[in-house]
Amino acid sequence: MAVANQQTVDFPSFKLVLVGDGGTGKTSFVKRHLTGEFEKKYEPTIGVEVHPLDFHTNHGKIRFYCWDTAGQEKLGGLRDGYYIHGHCAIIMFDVTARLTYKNVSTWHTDLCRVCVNIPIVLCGNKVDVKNRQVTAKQVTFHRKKNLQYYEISAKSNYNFEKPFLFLARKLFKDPKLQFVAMPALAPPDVQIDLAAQEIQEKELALAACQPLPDDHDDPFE
Ligand SMILES: Nc1nc2c(ncn2[C@@H]2O[C@H](COP(=O)(O)OP(=O)(O)O)[C@@H](O)[C@H]2O)c(=O)[nH]1
Ligand SMILES: [Mg+2]
Repeated sequence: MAVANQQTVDFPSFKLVLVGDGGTGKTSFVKRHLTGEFEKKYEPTIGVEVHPLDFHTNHGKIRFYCWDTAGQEKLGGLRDGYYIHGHCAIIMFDVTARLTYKNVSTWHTDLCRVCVNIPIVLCGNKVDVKNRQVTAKQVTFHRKKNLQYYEISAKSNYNFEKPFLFLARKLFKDPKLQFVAMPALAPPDVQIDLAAQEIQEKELALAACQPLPDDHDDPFE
Protein backbone atom coordinates (compact mmCIF):
# COMPACT_ATOMS: atom_id res chain seq x y z
CA MET A 1 0.00 0.00 0.00
CA ALA A 2 1.48 3.35 -1.03
CA VAL A 3 1.33 5.97 1.68
CA ALA A 4 2.47 9.57 1.25
CA ASN A 5 6.13 10.02 2.02
CA GLN A 6 6.85 6.35 2.49
CA GLN A 7 9.18 5.20 -0.19
CA THR A 8 8.75 1.57 -1.08
CA VAL A 9 11.49 -0.55 0.38
CA ASP A 10 12.17 -4.19 -0.35
CA PHE A 11 11.59 -5.22 3.25
CA PRO A 12 8.46 -5.09 5.41
CA SER A 13 7.47 -1.59 6.52
CA PHE A 14 4.67 -0.32 8.74
CA LYS A 15 3.15 3.04 9.54
CA LEU A 16 3.40 3.71 13.27
CA VAL A 17 1.19 6.49 14.61
CA LEU A 18 2.58 8.31 17.64
CA VAL A 19 -0.01 10.16 19.77
CA GLY A 20 -0.36 11.69 23.21
CA ASP A 21 -0.50 15.14 24.79
CA GLY A 22 2.03 17.80 23.86
CA GLY A 23 5.10 17.74 26.08
CA THR A 24 4.97 14.03 26.90
CA GLY A 25 8.21 13.37 24.99
CA LYS A 26 7.05 11.90 21.67
CA THR A 27 9.54 13.85 19.58
CA SER A 28 12.36 13.22 22.06
CA PHE A 29 11.59 9.50 21.96
CA VAL A 30 11.52 9.11 18.19
CA LYS A 31 14.72 11.14 17.82
CA ARG A 32 16.75 8.68 19.89
CA HIS A 33 17.00 6.39 16.85
CA LEU A 34 19.91 7.98 15.01
CA THR A 35 19.43 6.78 11.41
CA GLY A 36 15.69 7.51 11.66
CA GLU A 37 16.48 11.05 12.80
CA PHE A 38 18.97 11.43 9.96
CA GLU A 39 16.54 10.16 7.31
CA LYS A 40 13.33 11.76 8.57
CA LYS A 41 11.15 13.55 6.05
CA TYR A 42 8.82 16.47 6.60
CA GLU A 43 5.36 15.99 5.11
CA PRO A 44 4.09 19.55 4.62
CA THR A 45 0.51 18.75 3.61
CA ILE A 46 -0.26 17.31 7.04
CA GLY A 47 2.58 18.96 8.94
CA VAL A 48 4.25 15.86 10.28
CA GLU A 49 7.71 14.42 10.41
CA VAL A 50 8.06 10.83 9.31
CA HIS A 51 11.01 8.98 10.81
CA PRO A 52 11.98 5.68 9.17
CA LEU A 53 13.11 3.51 12.09
CA ASP A 54 14.83 0.29 11.00
CA PHE A 55 15.26 -2.75 13.20
CA HIS A 56 17.07 -6.00 12.51
CA THR A 57 15.06 -9.07 13.42
CA ASN A 58 15.37 -12.80 12.95
CA HIS A 59 12.87 -12.25 10.09
CA GLY A 60 15.28 -9.74 8.50
CA LYS A 61 15.18 -5.98 8.43
CA ILE A 62 11.90 -4.20 9.17
CA ARG A 63 10.97 -0.53 9.16
CA PHE A 64 8.53 1.52 11.21
CA TYR A 65 7.56 4.78 9.53
CA CYS A 66 7.08 6.65 12.75
CA TRP A 67 4.73 9.64 12.33
CA ASP A 68 5.35 12.54 14.68
CA THR A 69 3.30 15.73 14.78
CA ALA A 70 4.76 19.21 14.53
CA GLY A 71 2.87 20.12 17.71
CA GLN A 72 -0.72 20.15 16.39
CA GLU A 73 -1.81 17.93 19.29
CA LYS A 74 -1.41 20.91 21.62
CA LEU A 75 -4.35 22.56 19.84
CA GLY A 76 -6.67 19.56 20.24
CA GLY A 77 -7.17 16.41 18.23
CA LEU A 78 -5.33 15.39 15.07
CA ARG A 79 -6.78 15.12 11.58
CA ASP A 80 -7.86 11.76 10.19
CA GLY A 81 -5.00 11.99 7.66
CA TYR A 82 -2.60 11.51 10.52
CA TYR A 83 -4.14 8.19 11.53
CA ILE A 84 -5.24 6.80 8.20
CA HIS A 85 -3.55 3.55 7.10
CA GLY A 86 -1.83 3.25 10.49
CA HIS A 87 -0.63 -0.30 11.07
CA CYS A 88 0.26 0.17 14.74
CA ALA A 89 0.46 2.91 17.35
CA ILE A 90 2.11 4.22 20.48
CA ILE A 91 0.10 6.35 22.92
CA MET A 92 2.40 8.32 25.19
CA PHE A 93 1.81 10.02 28.50
CA ASP A 94 4.15 11.67 31.01
CA VAL A 95 4.40 10.02 34.43
CA THR A 96 5.18 13.43 35.93
CA ALA A 97 1.94 15.03 34.66
CA ARG A 98 -1.29 13.38 35.77
CA LEU A 99 -3.46 15.11 33.19
CA THR A 100 -1.52 13.50 30.35
CA TYR A 101 -2.50 10.09 31.74
CA LYS A 102 -6.13 11.14 32.10
CA ASN A 103 -6.12 12.18 28.46
CA VAL A 104 -4.93 8.77 27.27
CA SER A 105 -8.53 7.57 26.94
CA THR A 106 -9.34 10.43 24.53
CA TRP A 107 -6.28 9.62 22.41
CA HIS A 108 -7.27 5.97 22.41
CA THR A 109 -10.82 6.80 21.25
CA ASP A 110 -9.56 9.12 18.50
CA LEU A 111 -7.07 6.54 17.29
CA CYS A 112 -9.50 3.62 17.28
CA ARG A 113 -12.09 5.62 15.38
CA VAL A 114 -9.78 5.50 12.33
CA CYS A 115 -7.49 2.56 13.03
CA VAL A 116 -9.66 -0.41 13.86
CA ASN A 117 -8.01 -3.30 15.64
CA ILE A 118 -4.34 -2.39 15.31
CA PRO A 119 -1.70 -3.28 17.93
CA ILE A 120 -1.21 -0.40 20.39
CA VAL A 121 1.39 0.20 23.07
CA LEU A 122 0.86 2.62 25.94
CA CYS A 123 4.09 4.25 27.12
CA GLY A 124 4.60 6.12 30.38
CA ASN A 125 7.59 8.35 29.66
CA LYS A 126 10.04 10.26 31.92
CA VAL A 127 10.41 7.50 34.52
CA ASP A 128 13.88 8.96 35.20
CA VAL A 129 12.18 11.79 37.14
CA LYS A 130 12.16 11.30 40.93
CA ASN A 131 8.79 12.85 41.78
CA ARG A 132 6.32 10.94 39.66
CA GLN A 133 2.65 11.91 39.69
CA VAL A 134 1.57 8.61 38.21
CA THR A 135 3.17 5.52 39.73
CA ALA A 136 3.44 2.27 37.81
CA LYS A 137 0.71 0.54 39.79
CA GLN A 138 -1.72 3.42 39.17
CA VAL A 139 -1.53 2.72 35.44
CA THR A 140 -4.55 0.56 34.65
CA PHE A 141 -5.85 1.89 31.34
CA HIS A 142 -4.00 -0.72 29.30
CA ARG A 143 -5.63 -3.52 31.26
CA LYS A 144 -9.11 -2.14 30.57
CA LYS A 145 -8.45 -1.89 26.84
CA ASN A 146 -6.12 -4.81 26.41
CA LEU A 147 -3.06 -2.81 25.39
CA GLN A 148 0.57 -3.41 26.23
CA TYR A 149 2.17 -0.98 28.70
CA TYR A 150 5.82 -0.02 29.11
CA GLU A 151 7.57 2.38 31.41
CA ILE A 152 10.12 4.33 29.38
CA SER A 153 12.55 7.20 29.66
CA ALA A 154 13.44 8.75 26.33
CA LYS A 155 16.25 10.74 27.91
CA SER A 156 17.99 7.66 29.29
CA ASN A 157 17.00 5.20 26.50
CA TYR A 158 15.38 3.01 29.17
CA ASN A 159 13.15 0.41 27.43
CA PHE A 160 13.51 2.24 24.09
CA GLU A 161 13.20 -0.94 22.00
CA LYS A 162 10.38 -2.59 23.99
CA PRO A 163 7.41 -0.94 22.24
CA PHE A 164 8.87 -1.72 18.80
CA LEU A 165 9.56 -5.33 19.71
CA PHE A 166 6.01 -5.79 20.97
CA LEU A 167 4.54 -4.23 17.81
CA ALA A 168 6.82 -6.26 15.52
CA ARG A 169 5.74 -9.49 17.24
CA LYS A 170 2.07 -8.59 16.77
CA LEU A 171 2.49 -7.49 13.14
CA PHE A 172 4.39 -10.67 12.25
CA LYS A 173 2.09 -12.78 14.43
CA ASP A 174 5.24 -14.28 15.91
CA PRO A 175 5.50 -13.94 19.70
CA LYS A 176 9.05 -15.23 19.51
CA LEU A 177 10.34 -12.63 17.03
CA GLN A 178 13.66 -11.22 18.28
CA PHE A 179 15.81 -8.23 17.51
CA VAL A 180 19.21 -9.56 16.47
CA ALA A 181 21.00 -6.19 16.72
CA MET A 182 20.14 -2.94 18.43
CA PRO A 183 19.86 0.27 16.40
CA ALA A 184 22.33 3.06 17.15
CA LEU A 185 20.78 5.36 19.76
CA ALA A 186 21.70 8.86 20.90
CA PRO A 187 23.79 8.64 24.09
CA PRO A 188 21.73 8.95 27.29
CA ASP A 189 21.16 12.50 28.60
CA VAL A 190 20.33 11.26 32.08
CA GLN A 191 20.96 8.10 34.08
CA ILE A 192 17.98 6.29 35.47
CA ASP A 193 17.97 4.98 39.05
CA LEU A 194 17.64 1.31 38.12
CA ALA A 195 17.02 0.10 41.68
CA ALA A 196 14.09 2.53 42.11
CA GLN A 197 12.75 1.60 38.69
CA GLU A 198 12.93 -2.10 39.53
CA ILE A 199 10.55 -1.45 42.43
CA GLN A 200 8.11 0.27 40.04
CA GLU A 201 8.33 -2.68 37.63
CA LYS A 202 7.68 -5.16 40.45
CA GLU A 203 4.66 -3.18 41.64
CA LEU A 204 3.36 -3.07 38.08
CA ALA A 205 3.66 -6.85 37.78
CA LEU A 206 1.90 -7.32 41.12
CA ALA A 207 -0.90 -4.92 40.18
CA ALA A 208 -1.53 -6.99 37.05
CA CYS A 209 -2.68 -9.85 39.32
CA GLN A 210 -5.15 -7.63 41.20
CA PRO A 211 -8.73 -6.96 40.09
CA LEU A 212 -9.21 -3.72 38.17
CA PRO A 213 -10.52 -0.79 40.24
CA ASP A 214 -14.13 0.22 39.54
CA ASP A 215 -14.19 3.39 37.48
CA HIS A 216 -15.57 5.39 40.40
CA ASP A 217 -12.82 4.05 42.70
CA ASP A 218 -10.16 4.94 40.19
CA PRO A 219 -8.65 8.34 41.05
CA PHE A 220 -7.72 8.77 37.38
CA GLU A 221 -11.17 8.26 35.94
N1 LIG B 1 13.15 14.02 32.34
C1 LIG B 1 12.76 13.71 31.09
N2 LIG B 1 12.34 14.69 30.26
C2 LIG B 1 11.96 14.33 29.01
C3 LIG B 1 11.97 12.97 28.58
N3 LIG B 1 11.51 12.95 27.30
C4 LIG B 1 11.25 14.21 26.96
N4 LIG B 1 11.51 15.06 27.98
C5 LIG B 1 11.34 16.54 27.98
O1 LIG B 1 9.96 16.84 27.85
C6 LIG B 1 9.78 18.02 27.06
C7 LIG B 1 8.83 17.75 25.91
O2 LIG B 1 9.42 16.81 25.02
P1 LIG B 1 8.97 16.66 23.50
O3 LIG B 1 9.75 15.53 22.96
O4 LIG B 1 9.04 17.96 22.79
O5 LIG B 1 7.42 16.24 23.69
P2 LIG B 1 6.26 16.15 22.59
O6 LIG B 1 5.54 17.46 22.62
O7 LIG B 1 5.38 15.03 23.05
O8 LIG B 1 6.91 15.87 21.27
C8 LIG B 1 11.18 18.46 26.61
O9 LIG B 1 11.63 19.46 27.48
C9 LIG B 1 12.01 17.17 26.77
O10 LIG B 1 13.36 17.46 27.02
C10 LIG B 1 12.43 11.97 29.49
O11 LIG B 1 12.49 10.78 29.21
N5 LIG B 1 12.80 12.40 30.74
MG1 LIG C 1 6.63 16.82 19.41
